Amino acid sequence: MYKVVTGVIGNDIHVVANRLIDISLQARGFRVFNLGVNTSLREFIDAVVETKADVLLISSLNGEAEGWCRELKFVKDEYDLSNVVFVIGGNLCVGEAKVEDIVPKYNSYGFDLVFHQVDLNSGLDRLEMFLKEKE
Ligand code: B12
Repeated sequence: MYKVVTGVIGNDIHVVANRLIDISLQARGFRVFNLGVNTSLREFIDAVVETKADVLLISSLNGEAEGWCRELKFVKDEYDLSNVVFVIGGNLCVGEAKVEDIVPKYNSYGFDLVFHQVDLNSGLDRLEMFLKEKE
């Protein structure tokens, strides 16, 4: 059973998606550690290390993830997280931006899968495929 740490990053209090993600992941057979809203990058990484999670799945709804996630690459270097799959989704910018610009930016921060305004079930299908290919 894959373990997933999830939550909403930064000073973001949009909670509805977080609840749906928790329920959907459980329904798909994942073991979920949900840190809820208002979670910092460091809190996510601590939880991943503590639970030995396979996946970190971050949401951003107010669009401010960019500022919070920039240092992910450096934080990843501090721990051995090479086997962890990093996923982010929701609204990944403030206002309008092109998905062709958003995805490479988050990839460069260290995310394997980036879902800007992508429907939850399609994103989770992609995650499951990614994990299967990795096995
Ligand atoms: C309800 C709401 C609020 C409520 C939140 C209550 C609560 N505690 O949850 C309140 C009124 C508090 C609020 C506040 C604000 N909000 Co608001 N809010 C909304 C609103 C109307 C609905 C959000 C919602 O619950 N949708 C239902 C859920 C199920 O859908 P969802 O959040 O989109 O999530 C889905 C997808 O995003 C996706 N998804 C999410 N995460 C992930 C992760 C992965 C991996 C994948 C694959 C998919 C995925 O799957 C989810 C399920 O389908 C949206 C507009 C809208 N119609 O979406 C604005 C919206 C999110 N809010 C917005 C803003 C700007 C704010 C404020 C900054 C406003 C302000 N000036 O104060 C504050 C921010 C507060 C904060 N600190 O975060 C903007 C964000 C714009 C942006 N990113 O550019 C939106 C889009 C409105 C808009 N069009 O401008 N908000």
